[in-house]
Amino acid sequence: MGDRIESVRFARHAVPLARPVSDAKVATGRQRPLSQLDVLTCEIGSADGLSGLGFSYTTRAGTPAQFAHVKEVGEHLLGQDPSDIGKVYDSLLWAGASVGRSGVATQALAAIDVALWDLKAKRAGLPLAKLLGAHRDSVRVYNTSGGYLQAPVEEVKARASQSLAEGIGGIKIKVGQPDMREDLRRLAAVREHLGDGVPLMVDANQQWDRPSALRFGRAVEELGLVWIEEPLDAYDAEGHAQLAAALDTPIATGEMLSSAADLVRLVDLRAADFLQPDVPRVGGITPYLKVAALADHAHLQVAPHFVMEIHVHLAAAYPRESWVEHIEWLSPLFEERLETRDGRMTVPDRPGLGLSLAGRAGQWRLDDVEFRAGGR
Ligand code: SMN
Ligand code: MG
Repeated sequence: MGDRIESVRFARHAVPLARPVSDAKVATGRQRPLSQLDVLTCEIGSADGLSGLGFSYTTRAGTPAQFAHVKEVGEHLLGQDPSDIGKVYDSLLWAGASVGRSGVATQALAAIDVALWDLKAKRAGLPLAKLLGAHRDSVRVYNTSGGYLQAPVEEVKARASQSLAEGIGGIKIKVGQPDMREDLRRLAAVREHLGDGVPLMVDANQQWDRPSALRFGRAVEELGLVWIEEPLDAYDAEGHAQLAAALDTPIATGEMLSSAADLVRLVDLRAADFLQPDVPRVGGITPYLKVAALADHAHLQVAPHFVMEIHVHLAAAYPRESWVEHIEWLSPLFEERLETRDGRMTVPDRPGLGLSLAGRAGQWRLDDVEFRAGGR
């Protein structure tokens, strides 16, 4: 009655962005503008004729290392039952135990884990959200891609209006520039443009120290922001907890953390009002679900970071309604488009994630490798 994994194919891609973007890490000189996303895809085929599609991503560096890792451990998948996701995941952790249970190693496993969940939901004939148990069939959605720092404020305003016209409900803009007055000017201009009714978030991408974050938070308390994201270094859990206690405006963080253990620390310290796990970065849906269960137990909100293609399902399956992030950068890889209407993103009703790789993905493929039962 069990199924068997018969084939696994990994490929890495470099997907260009329509326009390069800069966040506060660029404004402070720590990084270059982001011009492409690097994506590791995983396609699993089973003896029952089912297939699963998963992926992981990095910005600027990391996907070649992920690809090297799955090239080494990937053959351990062959012959295993794809329904036994936790067992399969453990076997891959043990196969790569020397490089640990966080960071690049588990981000590589994320592509596999997502493919296994996709396959399992397809076997059940259910969208992933339904397999997990959905609380709603659409989720509030906000746009980020129009609010980056390279864009003059007039462009940010125009892109925000365009997002709202496309049925997106909230707007996030980047802050965290060396001159905080510039952030405050842009934020005031966008708030005035949108009016008080539109949910608005800001994201500092870790570029403030504790006093600056507190100063900014106090200065914007009256603006009614949905949250202030990554005000501090991603690993400064105590600092985030102090800030969350000091401000009325909610604090959001968690996107950079690459293990469930690191995110659970934020939960334990009540360091964020909105926790922002990212499935590819945290090592897959399996560790994400551990974090979500503990966050729910602690009565926190979960607003997953980026990757709306996966997260729309997980946000629908979380008890407390939060937000999913609209960034269209991965869309060219897939055939299907996600629907937004009345400020919400609809959970696809197709089985699994409801995604298939587009033929055009081939043009961005840099490398691939395949494992098959009985040899290549
Ligand atoms: C971000 C980082 C990496 C990929 C997409 C988006 C950004 C955000 O920090 O939070 O929107
Ligand atoms: Mg962010």
